[in-house]
Amino acid sequence: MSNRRSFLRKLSTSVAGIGLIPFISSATPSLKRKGARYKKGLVISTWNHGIPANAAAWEIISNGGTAVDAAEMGARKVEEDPTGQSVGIGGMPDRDGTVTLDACIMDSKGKAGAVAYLEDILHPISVARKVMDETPHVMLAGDGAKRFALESGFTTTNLLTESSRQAWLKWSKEANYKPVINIENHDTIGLISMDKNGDLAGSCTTSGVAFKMKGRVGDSPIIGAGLFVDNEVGAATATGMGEFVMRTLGSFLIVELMRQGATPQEACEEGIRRIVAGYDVSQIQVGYLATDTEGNIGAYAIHPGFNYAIYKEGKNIMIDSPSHL
Ligand code: SD4
Repeated sequence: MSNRRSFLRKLSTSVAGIGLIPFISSATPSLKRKGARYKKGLVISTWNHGIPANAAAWEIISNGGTAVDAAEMGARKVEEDPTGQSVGIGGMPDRDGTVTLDACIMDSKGKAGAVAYLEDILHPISVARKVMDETPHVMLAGDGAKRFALESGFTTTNLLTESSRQAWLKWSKEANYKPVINIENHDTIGLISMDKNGDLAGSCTTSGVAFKMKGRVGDSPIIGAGLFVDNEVGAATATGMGEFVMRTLGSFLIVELMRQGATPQEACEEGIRRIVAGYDVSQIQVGYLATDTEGNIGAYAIHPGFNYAIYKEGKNIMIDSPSHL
């Protein structure tokens, strides 16, 4: 009992300032949000490519499709665009010049699939979906993920475009290993969809940090870090320097705070505060995006510059996120 009391005291201290203490001190493991589910359909996703991603996802939802199909389709739209240098084909390679991709997907039933360090496959999000739907596992990595993709009918594609190769060649001249994601050089897509049944799903897909160490995997394919969906509560996704999202298990944290009564906005702000409180963030950008089951949306970043797209009530628009600094 005294352990529980001191746990609650610590938790209350860490969220002091955002008005959560009354919710948290009465928290029980079975807490669920009680508001009415939003059933008109909703898609939110990170960065400017969120507009085409949302449109692709909305096409599914408006035709009565499921949130998980929408989440996959939205992510595919960005993966197949060779002009984006942070996702799919055209993504920046690692420091050896190889493009390696990370992705994950979650559905409304709590199922999850992920691939990490996947090479030569155009749609890692669809491989992640197959891991979720057709294997007893959550994540496949590297050669195993590629072999599974090929055995599932995917074909190989050269993911290194000429402009990303040129950028890598330019970087290789100095090969200055500084894997920071600052205000300019990032654009992972994290997408959350809610269908007309009110069910939630999400996807997250990236080529990760430009010129990363061989084998480096970020937060984006890690369930609870780059993405988390709980159909009873809400969903959250992350973009930015994955190491900081992984160290704080940001998306899971945000969903759990919403479960305890935080609004999506309060929860995203607390997720960012956990990072800012523990680390030097002068060179580090992280942005969070979340919704609850009522269709309330929250977003917050460390630095200014993070934006996201919302498809709601027939409009697909960009919004600038507030930030800590
Ligand atoms: C990573 N979180 O690999 C990804 C990168 C990213 O916007 O989000 N860029 O760390």
